[in-house]
Amino acid sequence: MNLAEYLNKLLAIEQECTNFLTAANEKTEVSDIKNKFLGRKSELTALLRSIVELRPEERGEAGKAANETRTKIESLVNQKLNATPENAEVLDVSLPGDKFSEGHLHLTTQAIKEITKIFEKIGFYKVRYPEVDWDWYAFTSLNFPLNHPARDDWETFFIDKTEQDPKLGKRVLTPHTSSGQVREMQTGRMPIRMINISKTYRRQIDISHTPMFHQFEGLLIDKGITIAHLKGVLDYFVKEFFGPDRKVRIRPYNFRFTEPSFEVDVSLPDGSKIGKNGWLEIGGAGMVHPKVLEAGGIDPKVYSGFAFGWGVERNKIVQKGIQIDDIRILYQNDIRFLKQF
Ligand code: FA5
Repeated sequence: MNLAEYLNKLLAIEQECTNFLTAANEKTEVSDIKNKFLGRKSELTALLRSIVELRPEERGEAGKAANETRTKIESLVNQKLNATPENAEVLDVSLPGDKFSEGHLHLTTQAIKEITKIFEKIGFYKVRYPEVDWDWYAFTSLNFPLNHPARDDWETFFIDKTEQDPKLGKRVLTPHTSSGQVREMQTGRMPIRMINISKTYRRQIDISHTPMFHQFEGLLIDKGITIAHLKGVLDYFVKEFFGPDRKVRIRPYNFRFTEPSFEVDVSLPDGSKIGKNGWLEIGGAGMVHPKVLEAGGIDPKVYSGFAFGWGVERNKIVQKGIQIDDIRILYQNDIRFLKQF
C-alpha cells in the first residue's frame, strides 16, 4: 500500500461513516456506529496499525491524516448523539407485562348474589319479571283501588299518559317487585316458591331512598301455609344475612295485597345516622290477600301463601361491616367509595 491508497481508504471510511450516521435515528444505532468506526476492531484502528507497511517518509503524513479522520468521525458521532432524542422506544420482550387493575362487583350485585343463595338453600327459585309493566300487574291485580296514592304521578313513573289497554291500563316503571306476584301465579307452577329480584323505580330521593333501587320479593303458595311459615322464613333470612346479634321487629301495617300485613325493621349498630331510634325499616310482608290469589287464577279456598318485598340496597347498607349512612352514594359512581367493598 502506498500513501495515496492509504489516504483514499481514510476518505472512504469517513464517507461510509457519514452515510451510516445520516440514516440513523435512535441513540442506540449511533452508539453502534461509534463502535463500528472507532472501536478496537474498526477498520480505522486497523489502518492506523498498518502504517508500518508504508515507506518511512510517508508515515508522518499518513499518521497525521489518520488522526484527523479519527477526530472528524468522533465529532460527527457526538453531534449526531446530541441531535437524537433520548426516548426512542426500546422493546424488551423479557420485561414483565403491565398489570391491569382488577375490578369487582358492585355492592348491589354482591347483595343480589348473597340474597339469592340464602333463599335457594331453602328451596326458593329465582325469577325476574319486566321492569316496564302494566298498571294492572303493578296495582289493580294487587287489590289497589283506583284512587290509591301510590298511583299518583309523584310516586310512580308512568310511561303512558293515557290507558293503552282496557284491562291492563298504562305502562309503568315497576314501583315494586310485587308486580311479579300475579305474573308468577299465571305460570301455573304449584307450589310457588319464587324469589323475584329486580330494579324498581319511584319518585323519591333522600338519605334512605333512591329513584331506582332493587327489591327482592318472596312468594310462597301451597296448601296449608300460615303466618308461622312466614315468620320462620324471615327469621332464617335475617340470621343468615345480618348475623345472630341483630334484632328484628314486626309492626302491623296495611298493604292492599296482603292480610294481615307487616312492616319489618332491623336493629342498627350504635352510632348509625340512618333510621329512627336505632331501627331501620327494611321491608314489608304479609299473607297473600284472597283477591290477589283470585286475580292469579288460584282458588283461595284451597291455597294460601305469604309474600314479602324488601329493598336490596336498604338491607345491604346496614349489614355488618358495611354501615353506609346514605343510600344515595351507591349510585354516585365514585370509585373511591366503591373500591372499598
Ligand atoms: C312495598 O314495596 C311492598 N311491595 C312490599 C311487600 C311485598 C309487602 C309483599 C307485602 C308483601 P314498601 O313501599 O314499604 O313496600 O317498600 C319495601 C322496601 O323497599 C322498603 O322497606 C325499603 O327497604 C325498600 N324501598 C322502598 N322505597 C325505596 C327507595 N326509594 N329507595 C330504596 N329502597 C326503597
